[in-house]
Amino acid sequence: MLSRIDLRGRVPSAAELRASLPRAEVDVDAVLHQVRPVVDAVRDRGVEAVLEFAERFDKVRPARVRVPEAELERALDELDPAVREALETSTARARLVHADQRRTDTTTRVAPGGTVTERWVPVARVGLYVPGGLAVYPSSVGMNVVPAQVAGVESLVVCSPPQAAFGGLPHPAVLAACALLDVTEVWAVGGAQAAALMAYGGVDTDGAALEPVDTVTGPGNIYLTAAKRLLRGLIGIDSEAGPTEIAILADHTADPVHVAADLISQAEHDPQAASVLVTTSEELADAVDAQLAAQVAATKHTERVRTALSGKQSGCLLVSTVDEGLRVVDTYAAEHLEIQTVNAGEVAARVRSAGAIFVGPYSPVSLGDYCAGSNHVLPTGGCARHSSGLSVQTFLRGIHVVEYTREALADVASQVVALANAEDLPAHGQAVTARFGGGAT
Ligand code: HSO
Ligand code: ZN
Repeated sequence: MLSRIDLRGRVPSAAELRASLPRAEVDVDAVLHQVRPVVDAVRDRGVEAVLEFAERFDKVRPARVRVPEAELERALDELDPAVREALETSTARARLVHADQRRTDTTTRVAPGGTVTERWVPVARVGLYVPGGLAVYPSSVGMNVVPAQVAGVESLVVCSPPQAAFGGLPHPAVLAACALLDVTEVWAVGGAQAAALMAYGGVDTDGAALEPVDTVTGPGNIYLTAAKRLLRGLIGIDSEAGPTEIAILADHTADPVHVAADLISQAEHDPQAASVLVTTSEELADAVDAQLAAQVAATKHTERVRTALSGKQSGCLLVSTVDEGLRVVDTYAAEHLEIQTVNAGEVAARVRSAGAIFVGPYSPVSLGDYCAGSNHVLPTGGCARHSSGLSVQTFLRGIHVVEYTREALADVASQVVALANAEDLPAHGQAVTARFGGGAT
C-alpha cells in the first residue's frame, strides 16, 4: 500500500534526498488571493462580514458570535464523564510539562557597574484557534490554552467555527473543554475570518467587543494558515500548520502490527496526511504492508486513510543502516517521529530534526496527541528544521533591560564612538560623549 523508495546502497546528496522524500505539496500562496478579501472585509466591516462568511462557508448564521458563558457551562455539564476525566488527565499532564518550560529572568554583569537583564514577559492577549472540519478537537483546546496560561497570559480568547448541527455554536466538546480550562471568552468563528477578527477586533451584534489580540496560535485549514501569513507582523503567530505527518524509523525488531496502527492513526486525520516508514528491514516493510491491508479495511475512516497512505506524501523508504535512516528522518524533519529500533533511546538522542520524538514500543504518537503531557501543536512540512512546537516560549517575549553606571559608560565610551564613526553615525557617539561634557568626535 505504501509506495517504496529504495535508498539502499545509494548516498544521495542532501538536496537530492530532500527532493526524493515523499511530502505533501501545500501551496498556501495559491489561496492568498481568496483569503485577502476575507481578511480585508473583516477588518473593514467586522462582525457583519464574519456573519456573511459564516453563512457562506459554515452554512449557518449565529445570532451572535460570542458564545454565552452559560453555553460553556452547559456543555461541561453535558460532557460524557469519561471524556471529562480524560481531558482532566490530559490537562494535568500538560501543566506539569509546561510548568517546567517557565523561564527565569537572568541578569548578566557585563562589566563593573554594567548589567543586562533578560526579562521574560508574557504576551498580553492571545487568540487560540480550535479547528472544526473532519474531526472535533477538544484536546487541542488544552494544547493551546495550557502553555498560554502557564506563561502568564492575562487575557485569552478561543475561536472555533460555528456548526449548523449545534445551532451556530462551536462543537459542544470544544465548549466543554474551554469551560474545564476556565476560558470564558469563546467566539463562534472559523477559518480566515477568525484570524482576522482576532487580529483586528470587532463588536458583536449585541455590542460585546472582541478586543484585538497580540498573538494567534493553533492549527487550522489552509485558509486559516493563509490568513495567519497575511496578518503576521500585526500579530505574532505560531508556525504554519499543514496536514499532519508521522515518520517511523524502524528496524527488524519493530512490531509490524504497531507500526501499521501508528501509520494509520495519523492518516486518519486527513486525506492529505503523511505516513512515512523508514526502515532497514525489507521483511518489516512487507509485514507492515500486509498489516496495513488488513487494518485499513477494518478502520473506521477507511477511505480517508487509504487516500492518505496511497498519496504521494506517504511512502516507505528502505535504508541500509540506522545511521542512513537517521539522515533520512533528519532531512524529512517530521512533525512526529517514532523510533522503533534496538536501543531506541540512543537512536532518538541522535535525531536533530523533528517536531516531537516518540521513543520505543510503548510511546505511540496518539499518546502524545492526548495524554503524554507533551504538546501536539507541532511544526509540519519540514518546519521542524527551524521551528519548535507550541510551548510556553511561544507566549513569552524576552526583553533586554540595560543599566550602566556613569563609570561603566565612561569605560566603554571610546569603543562606542569608534563604532559610531565607523558606521558614519556620529550622533550615536555624541549621545555618549555629551554625558561627559564632550563635543562631537
Ligand atoms: N495529531 C494531531 C493532533 C491531534 N490528534 C488532535 C488527535 N487530536 C496533530 O499533532
Ligand atoms: Zn492525531
